[in-house]
Amino acid sequence: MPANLPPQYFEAEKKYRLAKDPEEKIEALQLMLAIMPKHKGTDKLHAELRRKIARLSQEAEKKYATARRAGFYIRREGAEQVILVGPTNVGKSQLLAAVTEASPEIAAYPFTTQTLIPGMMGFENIQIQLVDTPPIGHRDARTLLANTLRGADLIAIVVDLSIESVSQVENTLQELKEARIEPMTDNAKEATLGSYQKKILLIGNKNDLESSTSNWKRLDSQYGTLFPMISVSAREGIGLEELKETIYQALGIFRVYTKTPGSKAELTEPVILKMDSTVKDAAESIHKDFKDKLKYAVVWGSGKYDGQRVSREHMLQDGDIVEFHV
Ligand SMILES: Nc1nc2c(ncn2[C@@H]2O[C@H](COP(=O)(O)OP(=O)(O)O)[C@@H](O)[C@H]2O)c(=O)[nH]1
Ligand SMILES: [Mg+2]
Repeated sequence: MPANLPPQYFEAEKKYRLAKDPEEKIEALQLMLAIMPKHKGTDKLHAELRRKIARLSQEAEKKYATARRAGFYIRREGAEQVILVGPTNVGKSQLLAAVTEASPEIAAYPFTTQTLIPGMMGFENIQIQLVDTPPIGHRDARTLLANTLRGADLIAIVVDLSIESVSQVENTLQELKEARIEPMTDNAKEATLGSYQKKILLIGNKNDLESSTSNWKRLDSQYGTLFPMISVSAREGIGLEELKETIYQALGIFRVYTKTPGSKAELTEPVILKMDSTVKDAAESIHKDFKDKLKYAVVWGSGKYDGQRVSREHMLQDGDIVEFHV
């Protein structure tokens, strides 16, 4: 056992020992992992915790399958994963149905969605996975929701604009906080030990209804400087194209296209990169070892002129075409 583990680690370990079901155990193990300093001395322990989590995940999955609670784990598909979260009845399921091929149950009574339901949203030439979730405050679904949210690339908080909306956001942020998730904002501060920082998008739904305008205004004055926001009507199909664009922007990603010397770029198959990525990052995203072999690249788009030779550190931009030279 490495000697320099912080006291919080042992608290989490105690939680692990006292945990009654696989979900609680996974929760405690993830906390231990997050708290543990990462260096050579902790490599073994790190691997051991990961193995335990994998084994418990299988156990949990089996348990849920038996209980016919499908959808405990959502396989990641597409470029990025966006989780829709919020109170009951705000239109999360309607929204998923409106922008993806999925057909979740939509109903005027609360607590219809009991599991995670994924759908693929096409935006231009990429596919983004959206996941519909049980409403916050749903006791049985808490751990399920917390684990899902921690894996998200973007958390989209959905609220109902036809009723007072600020408290809906507050309640959802509180739920996130209990799952140890902190909003990642522009005035970035250090993440609290053992917490997860996530990008947040606010979606105000039902903007076809009365009083949605005044609720939207209040929401905007409260959160407009903190989070990207968009107002839509999932049912009436208002603002859905802007929503796709807003999600793409909020994800903080961009697309480049690669080509080999002497051939044309495949413009239907973008490489998805995080903001501020370089030629080296693009190479690495294609193959882990490729970046070491890379000598330079030729770029169409962000260079001073098309076909310019650039270094490995060159910052790429949306739509660039990159030709790697090794
Ligand atoms: N007027 C209006 N009603 C909506 C809209 N979106 C959803 N609804 C209604 O709100 C209710 C709850 O929708 P649902 O998607 O099941 O909410 P969820 O609990 O958040 O998944 C249903 O009766 C929907 O028809 C919208 O944009 N406008
Ligand atoms: Mg629902």
